[in-house]
Amino acid sequence: MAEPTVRLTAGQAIIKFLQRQHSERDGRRQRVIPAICGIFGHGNVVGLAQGITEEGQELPLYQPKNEQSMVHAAIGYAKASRRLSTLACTSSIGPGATNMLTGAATATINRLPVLLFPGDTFANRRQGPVLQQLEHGIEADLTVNDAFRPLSRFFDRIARPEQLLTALPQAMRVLLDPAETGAATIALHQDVQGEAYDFPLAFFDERTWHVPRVRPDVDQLARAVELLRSCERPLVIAGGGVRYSGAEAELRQFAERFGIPVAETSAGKGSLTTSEWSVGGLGVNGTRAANALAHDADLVLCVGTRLTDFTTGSHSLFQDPGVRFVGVNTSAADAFKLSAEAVVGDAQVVLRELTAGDDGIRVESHEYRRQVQDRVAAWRSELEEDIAPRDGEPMGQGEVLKILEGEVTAGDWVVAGAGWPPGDVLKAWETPAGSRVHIEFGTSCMGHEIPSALGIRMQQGEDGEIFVLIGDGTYLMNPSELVTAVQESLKITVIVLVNGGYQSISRLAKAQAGGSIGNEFRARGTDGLLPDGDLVAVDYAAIARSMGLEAVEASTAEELTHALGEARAARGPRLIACPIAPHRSLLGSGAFWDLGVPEVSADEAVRDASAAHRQDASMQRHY
Ligand SMILES: Cc1ncc(C[n+]2csc(CCOP(=O)(O)OP(=O)(O)O)c2C)c(N)n1
Ligand SMILES: [Mg+2]
Repeated sequence: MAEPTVRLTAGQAIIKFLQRQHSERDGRRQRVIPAICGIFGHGNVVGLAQGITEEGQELPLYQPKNEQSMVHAAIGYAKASRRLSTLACTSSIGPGATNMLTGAATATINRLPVLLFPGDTFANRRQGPVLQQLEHGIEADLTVNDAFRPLSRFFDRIARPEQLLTALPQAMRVLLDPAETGAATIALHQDVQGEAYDFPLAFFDERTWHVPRVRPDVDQLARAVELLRSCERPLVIAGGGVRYSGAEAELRQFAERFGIPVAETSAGKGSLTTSEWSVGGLGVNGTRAANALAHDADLVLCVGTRLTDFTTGSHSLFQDPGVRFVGVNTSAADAFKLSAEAVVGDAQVVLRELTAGDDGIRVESHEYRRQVQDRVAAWRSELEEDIAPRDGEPMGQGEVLKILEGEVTAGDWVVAGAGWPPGDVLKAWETPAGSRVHIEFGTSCMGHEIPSALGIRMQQGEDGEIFVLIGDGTYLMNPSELVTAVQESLKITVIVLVNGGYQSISRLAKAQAGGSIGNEFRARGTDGLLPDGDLVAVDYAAIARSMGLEAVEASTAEELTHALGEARAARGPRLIACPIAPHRSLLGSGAFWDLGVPEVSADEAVRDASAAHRQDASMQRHY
């Protein structure tokens, strides 16, 4: 029996298909791809763009100003939807496509789904090299889009329209697979986008992808319970997986029932709020309370974390000689890290199972509780003292953070990505109940902040405020999506921390390499070698105004509080530029971070710093 078919171009079929895909978890259903972002060029304008025109009645088109930003927006969207939904992004071939590479890497490293359609060369090759084509001397079928392969969790190149019949469903599967998700890239030859095929009608039926909550193996779970039963100083590390799984309530029950402190990673920030068992961020950007507990812990339950060097203090944080790890993760590769007893499964399910038993896994220890409370109290007072305003100095970044914290309420988001902001938010931010944090620290990608906030806004609708904390350097790298914010009335409030340059890097250089070069925004100096002359003045608020935003400068606590109040009351996006003390960083976490330090130097200070670094590195656990 011949199947009924419909004749469509590849571009039209893609759009028609995307509009029919839904994801479902816990009975809640949503579109997998509710919108598409595009910047068009010869590589996609008559192909996929025509498909949008013809078939995209239910696929709104957004027009960010840089292809990389489109992907950041998709990442923000995915994070806000707990990985159940994301945006598609289409680019032309050549530079449009390669602009998306950084976004693809950011998505894949952060385990967040994005769907990318870079345009590609002609499959028929009748034209000679098309504009922007890379001609590789030996590998004739290679194009710039092959650079997506290592950065994607799924890659395909469509040379015949009917290949979409397998490529698109596979892309959906990967996007929604909790263990495999990341960038799904489908490169589209320029000619093939417009070529037609008789697609089976059934291909365009409504489809629901049921996102699994992977149940753990009973024996793996039993071994984890055994370890939890016998430990005395347990610690939970809550990673992004807690949030993707929506396991916040289960985490709270688990921690509070058994008296186990919870430290958070950057992606997991906000997993446990306003609880006496919350000890804040862990590791290099963490709190001293969390790091001291990690130092002494005999059992570490790692939930939904990739255990990056920032989280583990480059493997130096855990110093109890008998410390054991239990890794709860949907990805087996992550669950087994640190030679953990692995429990491969969904965070919500596993935490529920661990909490469920009548006799429980352990009885809360009063002594340990007091220890946790003491450490947290000591850390809070140290931090408060450190953040306090200093006479005659501009505001410190910590003060800005605390003023913002005072203004944030349930339903709001705070976004940070690069420079000092993500570290300071992890360290000092006491997530107000019901508010959310998005720290992108898988790549700490400068330029992620504003577009990802737009993606979060698109996902969240009109509820709550979205505050973006961004350094001046990062703002200069990619302010352009402010135009998109105005164009689409996407309300975000951008707080630019003005300190004259890449001060977080400058500090690293001074501490570890004897001095900082090329990190402040300075005119060329007298010897002509370095930009180390006078500071250049930049009007950050004026940049925003030129793009149609209301923007103000806030130099004092009162001005900032007022500006934040105005921003909340406003209808559209706003920007607040805050001049801050340029060289003032927050109190250190005490955790070690491994950097490649110079082994040889003419400078004694560098030799000393290197020796001290190597000494600290001796704390690393190698297995
Ligand atoms: C795209 C990109 N390029 C380079 C870096 C390395 N880097 C990390 S932070 C930083 C400086 C950020 O400066 P700014 O936004 O002003 O923040 P500050 O350091 O002053 O807090 C740089 C260059 C990065 N993370 N991302
Ligand atoms: Mg700066």
